[in-house]
Amino acid sequence: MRIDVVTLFPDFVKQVTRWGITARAAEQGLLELVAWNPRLFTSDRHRTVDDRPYGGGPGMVIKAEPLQAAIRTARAADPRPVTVVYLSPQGRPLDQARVARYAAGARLVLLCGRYEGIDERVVEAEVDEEVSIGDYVLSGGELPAMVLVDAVARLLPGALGDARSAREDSFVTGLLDYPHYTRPESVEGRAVPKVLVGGDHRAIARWQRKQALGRSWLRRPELLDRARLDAEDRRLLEEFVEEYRNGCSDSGAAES
Ligand code: 9D3
Repeated sequence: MRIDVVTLFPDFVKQVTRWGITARAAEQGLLELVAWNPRLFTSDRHRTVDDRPYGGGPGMVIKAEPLQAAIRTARAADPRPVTVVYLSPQGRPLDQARVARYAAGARLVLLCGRYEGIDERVVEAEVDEEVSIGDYVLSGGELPAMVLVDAVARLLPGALGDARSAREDSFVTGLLDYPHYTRPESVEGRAVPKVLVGGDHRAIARWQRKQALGRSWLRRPELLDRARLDAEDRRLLEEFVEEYRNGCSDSGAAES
């Protein structure tokens, strides 16, 4: 997959391929990341990329022409069909379904805004989808673009050591993950839940499912509304809720 990023901070965005799964994907040739700086597509003496907003108001707006020139150059650099995504606080929320759709394609162009945003005519003329990574305020689209690159890269066939990891992910299963433990069996007096060291694989699977359901109920109840629960799931969740109300369970105690 090839991802082109149009950004005033190309060196920053390219860092995403220096470490971890995204680095390995790039080394293996699964992912090619190319950054384009709209400043290099200006023609005035001062290389101006921003200007004051029509209608007044605070801050500056990124000018249409250098952005459009950069986007068009990125498009033309590869003949395969491309989706142009503008990372913006006004976008539709990024979710795993959208990430999977991007990973199934051959190309993306990611457009990063700075300051108050970009000239809307660029959105009209060039952008296919406007996407946000959540309801909090960042200072630009670069980190969101890197988030998107990371999420897409780990879905590229061969990028993960174990394909099971991608399939069993929370948001693929539609529930939050269950808690994980590794050695030693006791950490400052805190024991690993007994069932996990007992070797009864059916009991372990039931415990993990119950924890996933219980945490989702505690922290993300809207996930349960959408999840399709069978009779066994409903029984496990009822058990969890009952134990929670009796104060037996402290799963999810952090922050609640
Ligand atoms: C005053 C109104 N603000 C819009 C909500 C101004 C504004 C805030 C933040 C304008 C640009 C930005 C920069 N943010 C992004 O470019 C951005 C973003 C984000 O801030 N949060 C979550 N997802 C994204 S995607 C791009």
